Amino acid sequence: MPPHPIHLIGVPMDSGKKRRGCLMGPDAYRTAGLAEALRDLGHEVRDDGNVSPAPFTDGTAQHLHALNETVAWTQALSRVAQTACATALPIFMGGDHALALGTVHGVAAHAAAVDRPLFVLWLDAHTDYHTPQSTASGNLHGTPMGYLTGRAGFDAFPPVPHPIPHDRIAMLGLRSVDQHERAALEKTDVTYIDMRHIDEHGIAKPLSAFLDRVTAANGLLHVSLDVDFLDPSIAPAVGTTVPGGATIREGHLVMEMICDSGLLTSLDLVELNPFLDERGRTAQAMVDLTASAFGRRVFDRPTRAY
Ligand SMILES: [Mn+2]
Repeated sequence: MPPHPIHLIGVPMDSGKKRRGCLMGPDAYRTAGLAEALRDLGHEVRDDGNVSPAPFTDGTAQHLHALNETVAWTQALSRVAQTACATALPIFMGGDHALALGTVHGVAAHAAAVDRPLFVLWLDAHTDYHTPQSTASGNLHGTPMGYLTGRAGFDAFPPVPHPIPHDRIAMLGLRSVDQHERAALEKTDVTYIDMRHIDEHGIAKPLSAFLDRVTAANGLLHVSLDVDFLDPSIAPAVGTTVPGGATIREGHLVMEMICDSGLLTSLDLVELNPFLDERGRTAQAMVDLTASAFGRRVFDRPTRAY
């Protein structure tokens, strides 16, 4: 990837689930040296500070956790994302995965404005394809893919004028999918690559096929990287650990292939909970993965002892 203006945007959003701690994520990325790592690769990096949600009032108790706050974040983030995409490549330092409700909403508006198709690569143990009605936990961080593809039931949220067609979405690293989500997704043509598939066929082939499609369509590529895409043994700082995730090498391969493709136009880093980390190793792993997406080769790195 050639040198590129990158804007770091902190999103201390913690309303997408009940367990707290993701609000510390942006500062953990700063502490772990995200900006410096990208500058070392020749990129022009600006830290835009943190976003705040639009004004909101706490709602009455209902089965959804922090609905009004999550809607307020969605409104603010959509505006910020659309503006940022016009001049730079934004990296949204989360914050929980509910932030994608807003970031991808804004990126989709930008894509429509420049008349290019938006593709989304969802690196996650989960599909996050719930609706506010189908979620059993009431945690809205499990709904962004449902919202962004235009599923019904998101009346409290901003309308979705540019839903992302399912055939422009690839989900990679899946290993915890609720029955409802599976049944709904099986009716779509989303690219659905679970860990079983990765074990049997490798991670490169399906990713490369997806990236080829983005290239052929002259598309924009938004990548949403959840900490739980990685195996919890290498990335423990997440509230939703699921054993059997991607190895550090698989993670770097994915990011290096994204770099080689030259397609990346926006990135979310989500679900880092520094309260659960071990001496910053998860934040560091996420910074290293991000650096791989922007040109660093793993072979350049010195051995590090934990
Ligand atoms: Mn997840």
